[in-house]
Formats: sequence, C-alpha cells, structure tokens
Amino acid sequence: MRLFVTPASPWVRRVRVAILELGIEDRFEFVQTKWSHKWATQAVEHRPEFLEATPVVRIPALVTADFTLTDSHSICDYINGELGSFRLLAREGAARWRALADMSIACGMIEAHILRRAELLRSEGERSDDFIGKMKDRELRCFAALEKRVPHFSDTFDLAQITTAVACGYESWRYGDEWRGVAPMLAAWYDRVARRPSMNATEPAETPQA
Ligand SMILES: N[C@@H](CCC(=O)N[C@@H](CS)C(=O)NCC(=O)O)C(=O)O
Repeated sequence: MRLFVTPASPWVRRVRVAILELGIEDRFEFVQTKWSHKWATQAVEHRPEFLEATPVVRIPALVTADFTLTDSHSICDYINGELGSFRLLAREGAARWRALADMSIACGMIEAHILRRAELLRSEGERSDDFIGKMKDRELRCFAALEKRVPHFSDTFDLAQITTAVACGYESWRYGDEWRGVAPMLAAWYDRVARRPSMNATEPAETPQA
C-alpha cells in the first residue's frame, strides 16, 4: 500500500502514529509529496502519480490494491478495523462514542490549525487577521474542553488520544505554547505521551517545497 505524506501535516501524522502504535509500518510504502507555499490559494503542481491517486489532491491519501482512501478519517478507520483488530477504537458501544466525542474536538482543532496556516500563507494584502483570530479562538476553546476530559482519559493511547497529542504538538510547533496556560493538565499529559517512540519518530518538520 502506498501512503502519500509530508512531515508537516497533522492529518498525516495521526495516521503515521496509528500505524507505528500498531506495529504495521512494514505494510506501507511512504511516498513524500512536495508543496509550493502557494497551495493555500492556488492549485499547485504535483507529480502525476499523486494527482492520479487522489482527485482531492490532499494528504494523506492511501492507495491499496483495491481502492484509494482520500482522508485521514477513512484511513484511520481502515487501519483500525482491517489491520488493527479495533485496538485503537472500539467497533461499537459506549467506549466508541466517548472516544469519538474527544476525537471530534481534537479534529476540530486540527481543522482550525490548517485553515489558520493557509490564511497565514496568503499575501499580506489578502490575509484576514479576523479569520486568524477566529481560528485561534477555536483552538483555545478546544484546548479548554479537552482539559476537562483529561481525568477521564483511558490508559490506552488510542485514536482519540493520538489525535489529541498530534493537535497539541502541531499547536506548539506552529503557534507556540500559549495553550499550556489554558490546559495545564493536558500539557502535562502531552509531555508524557510525546516521549512515545511513535510520537518521536513523527515530529513535525517543514514541508519539502516543490
Ligand atoms: N479532512 C482531511 C484533511 C486533509 C488536509 O487538509 N490535508 C492538508 C495537509 S495538512 C492538505 O493536503 N492541504 C492541501 C490543500 O488543501 O490543497 C483529512 O482528514 O485527511
């Protein structure tokens, strides 16, 4: 299976951490993509194999022998169900819905991260400080909500926790550590899980430029 990736993407990182946590990395070929910073507002050039793989032209994209999955949600679903025996997210029942409740907050934060990043990459005359402020407000609200969830976190580094840890890591990397003041218990939890080999191996780095 081929997985299209970059080292900067938090959506890619949640998939890569899930793969490492399950110990199934030998099942994948990781294909690096390059992105011009113009991606925020323009259709940019890509290698034909990437364009052929996904009409959405976003990462992650997973190409299997039978089908292509073009977002991290369906890829995580596939990895968890088909390759992971539901070890990262319960198939059904209360545990599933509790995990999805937390994960949807973490995903909302990652969406805000990427929208904010795209806005920051616009030229100065086009950039909206109001929009950037709105995304930051959303991120801090999500951190405050996840802070309340920390006492209920399970001992398992599951898909909800993976996604939460990736959101914390991306915020610190791109936007600094203000969030730690809003969510001190979450920050202490993050400092522990950030030491896991799966998190260490996937530390974010700048996207290779096309
Ligand atoms: N909901 C999608 C979001 C994927 C996404 O937005 N990926 C970003 C990189 S972090 C991307 O490829 N952006 C390029 C673009 O929008 O042109 C997922 O879960 O995978």
